[in-house]
Amino acid sequence: MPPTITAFERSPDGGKGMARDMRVRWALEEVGQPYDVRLVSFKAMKQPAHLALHPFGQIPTYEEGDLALFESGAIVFHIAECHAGLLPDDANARARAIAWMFAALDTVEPPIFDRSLAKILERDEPWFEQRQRVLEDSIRKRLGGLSVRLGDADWLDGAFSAGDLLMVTVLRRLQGSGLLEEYPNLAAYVARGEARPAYKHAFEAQLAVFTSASTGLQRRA
Ligand SMILES: N[C@@H](CCC(=O)N[C@@H](CS)C(=O)NCC(=O)O)C(=O)O
Repeated sequence: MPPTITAFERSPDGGKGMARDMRVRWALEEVGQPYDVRLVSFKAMKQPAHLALHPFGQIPTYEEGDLALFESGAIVFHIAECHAGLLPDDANARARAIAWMFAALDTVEPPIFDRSLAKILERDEPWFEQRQRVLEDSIRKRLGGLSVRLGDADWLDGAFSAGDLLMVTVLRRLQGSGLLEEYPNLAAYVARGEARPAYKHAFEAQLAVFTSASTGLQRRA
C-alpha cells in the first residue's frame, strides 16, 4: 500500500502550492514513491478522526502501515531516510543537509510566515505598516545570510537535498513581495528548485485538486 498524505480539500491559496502538503508531495515525487492523498475540509481537520492523526488539526499528515506522522519537516525527513536521493550517504554531509532542513523551518520560515499572516490578520491595525517593516527587516537578515552562503552554487551544500527542498518551499512564499528579488542568487535558486521535474509533478498534482471538483482521494502513481 502506498503512503497516504492529507491535503486541503480547497486550498486557501487557490492552487499556488503554498500549503505544506506541497513539500511532502515534492519529496515523494523526488524519490519516485507513489502516494495517495486524502483531501480534508477545514471542518474535518478539527474532528476526532483527523485530530487522532494531527494533534493541532492541520495538514499535512502521513500514514504508512502502522506509522502516522504529522509535521511536514518530520514527514520529509522520514521520506528522505527511507529512500535514496534526498540525503547524502556521507555522514557529515548528511548531518549538514539535516541542519539545512532545520534552518529552513526554524530560522528562515518564521519571519516569512509571520509576515504573510500579518497581511491577512492585521491589515486594519494602525501599526500594520510599521510591523510589516520590522518583519521585512527580519526577513532580509535571513535572506542576506542565506544569499552569502549560497553564493553562486546551485544548492546549499553539494547535491540537491531535503534541505534545499524545504528551503525552496519556504522562500516561495516571498514571490511577488519584491524581497526575494533583492537577492538574485536566491531568486535563481528558487527557480532552479521549481524547474525540477519532481517539483513540477507535485505542483500539478496539488493544482489538479484545486481545479477539479474532486473531494476525497487522489492517487499519484
Ligand atoms: N508546522 C506544521 C504547520 C502545519 C500547518 O500550518 N498547516 C496548515 C496548512 S499549510 C493548516 O493546516 N492550516 C489550517 C489550520 O491550522 O487550521 C507543518 O510544517 O506541518
